[in-house]
Amino acid sequence: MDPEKLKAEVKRRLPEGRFRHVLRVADTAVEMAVRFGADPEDARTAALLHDVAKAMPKEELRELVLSEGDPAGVLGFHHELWHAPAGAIIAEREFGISGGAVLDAIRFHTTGRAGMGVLEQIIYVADMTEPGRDFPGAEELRQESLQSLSGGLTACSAHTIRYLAGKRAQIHPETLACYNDSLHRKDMNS
Ligand code: DGI
Ligand code: FE
Ligand code: FE
Repeated sequence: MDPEKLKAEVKRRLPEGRFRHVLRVADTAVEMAVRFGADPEDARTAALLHDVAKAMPKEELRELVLSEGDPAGVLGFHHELWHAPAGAIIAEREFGISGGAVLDAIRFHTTGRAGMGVLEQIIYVADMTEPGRDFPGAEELRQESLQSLSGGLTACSAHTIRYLAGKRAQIHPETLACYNDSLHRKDMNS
């Protein structure tokens, strides 16, 4: 789909502040794609759609995730996690996205997972490091992500795990798997 049409359709579905976050993730993801060797147009498409389900009611999200059998097992965890697989379903069904890598990047942008492809890693990291992110430590995550994609992935997943453990929230197993796997990637120098 033409990026301007895609933007207009996403804008319609999101509050203004969330839409602006999506545009910043898209700019960040395109820059990262150029730097780390992914397709910039795929990066833009995945970024524009990554939070497309963010404003949907919880019950609609649950129904969507259930319609595909909840393979990643997010429904037993906090509902913040549901918009990611639901977004991938909407991208496929309503936006006609068929590239598996783009859909996976949307599907796993919140938890991450082991064995993420380059595009998945870019969307995961760009989501946490776009210039509007101002939580404590965001600048360090930005710096690490400029230097290496696997380093950025480690830093971002470690940050999320510390943040969740700090507020005694449950941590999805794929979030932990993403962190562990990112260290392995560094060992392999990739
Ligand atoms: O949708 P965004 O706000 O742009 O960002 P996101 O999709 O990465 O994350 C949404 C929230 O999900 C964020 O506050 C952190 C939280 N989160 C990420 N991994 C886990 C998690 N929450 C729980 N409970 N468990 C996780 O493993
Ligand atoms: Fe999200
Ligand atoms: Fe986001």
